[in-house]
Amino acid sequence: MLREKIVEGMRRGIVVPEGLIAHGRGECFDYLIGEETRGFALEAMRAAVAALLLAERPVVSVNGNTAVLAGCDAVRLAEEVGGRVEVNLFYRTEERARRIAELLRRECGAGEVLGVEDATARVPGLEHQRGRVSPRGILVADVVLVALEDGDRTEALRRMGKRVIAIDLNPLSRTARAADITIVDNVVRAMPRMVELAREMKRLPRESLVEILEGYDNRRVLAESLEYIARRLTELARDEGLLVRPL
Ligand code: PTJ
Repeated sequence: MLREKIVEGMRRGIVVPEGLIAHGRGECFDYLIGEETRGFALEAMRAAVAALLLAERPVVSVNGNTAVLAGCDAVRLAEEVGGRVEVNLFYRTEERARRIAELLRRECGAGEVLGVEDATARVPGLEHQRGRVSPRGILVADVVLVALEDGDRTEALRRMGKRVIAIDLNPLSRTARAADITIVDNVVRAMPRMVELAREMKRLPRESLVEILEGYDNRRVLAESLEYIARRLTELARDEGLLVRPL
């Protein structure tokens, strides 16, 4: 079903061909974690929601793949945390940016979607089209949530002093390593779960949110995701009788 959505998204001019390749890579890593949200992802989501709720100007960034897979949940999440939604594309064309904004407005009931006509500001260090952002959105955001993001752009946002939250199934990707908080999970599971968490965590006092955020360690969480994959593969190999001796 997800593949169909991505392919259909390409036919509608929302997903780029490279998005199909990215999706295949994601599927592979999703098999490795057993296609379920694991503890390390949930811990990262809680820290991410705390960061979004504590932020002054949070932005949820939406690209082609995210729009078709979890666009409506991205809109809901931005609403829950009092943030903005911005279309931000790696392979940017004005037509595609418009189509994505239209999808978010018509199919997801989004109010204002940034990053289309107003993408007049630039992220320093990125080539022209790739660096275009809204001066009312990502440019001035203190916390930015990105999903299926490219490593250069994540690093550039960090250099601008932003707290970056990434949803990325590959714990070894440059984005996963550069982000402040990395959610190693499928965007189709992570985004709706974060909407639920935001609804619950909104009731927490500010000090509890600060505590959650300060107690979070991304290096440890990434290490746990890799350990989990390694353990799972070893167990699977054992079950299949493939391992004649322990590693
Ligand atoms: O719409 P655009 O122009 O912004 O382009 C979007 C893509 C995804 C093509 C672009 O950002 C890109 O090329 O990304 P990368 O560098 O291929 O990185 C995508 C990352 O997302 C990879 O690490 C994948 O493993 C991961 N990924 C793929 N599918 C999912 C995913 N992570 C979470 N959920 C998924 N469904």
